[in-house]
Amino acid sequence: MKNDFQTISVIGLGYIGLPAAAMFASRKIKVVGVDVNAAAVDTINRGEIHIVEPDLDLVVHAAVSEGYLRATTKPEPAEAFLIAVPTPFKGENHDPDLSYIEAAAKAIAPVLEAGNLVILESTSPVGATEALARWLAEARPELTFPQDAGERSDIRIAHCPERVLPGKVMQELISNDRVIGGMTRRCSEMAVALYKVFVTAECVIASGPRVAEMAKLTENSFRDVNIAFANELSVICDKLDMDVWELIALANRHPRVNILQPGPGVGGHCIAVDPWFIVSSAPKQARLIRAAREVNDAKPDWVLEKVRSAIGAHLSEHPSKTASDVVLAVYGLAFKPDIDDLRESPAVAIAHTLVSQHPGRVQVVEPNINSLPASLEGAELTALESARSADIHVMLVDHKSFRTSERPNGLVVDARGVWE
Ligand code: SAJ
Repeated sequence: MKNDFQTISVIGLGYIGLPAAAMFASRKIKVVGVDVNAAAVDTINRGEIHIVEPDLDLVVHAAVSEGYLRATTKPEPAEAFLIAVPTPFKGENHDPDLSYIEAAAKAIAPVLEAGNLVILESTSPVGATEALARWLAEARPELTFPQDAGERSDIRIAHCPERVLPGKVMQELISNDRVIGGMTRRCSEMAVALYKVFVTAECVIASGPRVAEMAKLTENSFRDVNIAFANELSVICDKLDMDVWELIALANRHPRVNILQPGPGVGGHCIAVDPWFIVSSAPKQARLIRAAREVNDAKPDWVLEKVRSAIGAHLSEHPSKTASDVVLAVYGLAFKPDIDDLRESPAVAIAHTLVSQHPGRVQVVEPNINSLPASLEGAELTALESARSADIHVMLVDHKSFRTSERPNGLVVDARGVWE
């Protein structure tokens, strides 16, 4: 397919937007990246990055120095706009917060021109793309939009959810299939032409944006339900005095069984959030999806209970000691193995509760960071070897260097099956 895009604008230069911007720029298309964070904009314009993702630094550096990528805080005209802003949830009901999408719509509306394509990449609740189209139409009444003008619209709009795995973004951007949900057939075709600039896998056209939105939510909910199943098994196995990792490995020998791994809870910005968008739009029907969220969200408290029991057991074995003499070692803070991203990490939440409630020393082993986050003030960032003499060892993240480490002496609470 011929590619006619000369200038692409990416709104939101975070974990998804910046890699996408860099990828288009690496194919020698002029990319204008827009972000409200002026510090991030300055960093990118120096050819550096403000997030951690393998290989992204090299691609951004090359794109900026060759003049294909530039960042700014104010939108400029372009042929295609790609919106990659956060979609968190808000309140006790976990209702989706579309305010970032609305702000992005209002920011690009003044520079839109007939013939432009607007793509929503942010993971979104069903109906968000149509809401985006309405916000754009309200701001630019002299232009026509697909919800009113159909195939003849001045502006084309599509939802193309991002599906890349943090840590493998630069590879998966190219090699993962894309789901393209245009508001009309022409919207979809224009979006396919855009992604074909770098995607080597298939760009599959969905029947519309709503099913594309739901497909993305379904992918992450599927993973959440599978992990919840593993987490529930871990609690059952504990009660039945069985090794859950052995159990899952045995069951997975069946050709049609593929259970994921239990852990201290589900973290990150996607799997623990997106299922709530389904629950919020169909609260009575989404019973299993809600239960999975609740099972996974309850896991950190279960791990903390195990640590409290271990402290109790240690004190009964050493009657001369008090709780303030007991040294805890916590292994791992990141939200998953071999990354340095601590955001929305159940390991950080567990460590935080231990630091605030345990009167004794808390050592934290996290090889991927140089200093502890403020929420863990009072804990000690410790090297793996130096933590071996602690009394109780709490394994939370199975980083590579932990997997090859020997089980320490002392009591172990192992949420990842590293030393089992
Ligand atoms: N986890 C387990 N057990 C497992 C696998 C994961 O407890 O067996 C935990 C991890 O430790 C972590 C959480 O789940 O705390 C999420 O990690 P993850 O690797 O499952 O997923 P994310 O959040 O890094 O990325 C997911 C991916 N979605 C799917 O694999 C279906 C990715 O492809 C999406 O693009 C991303 O969400 C997103 O942005 O939506």
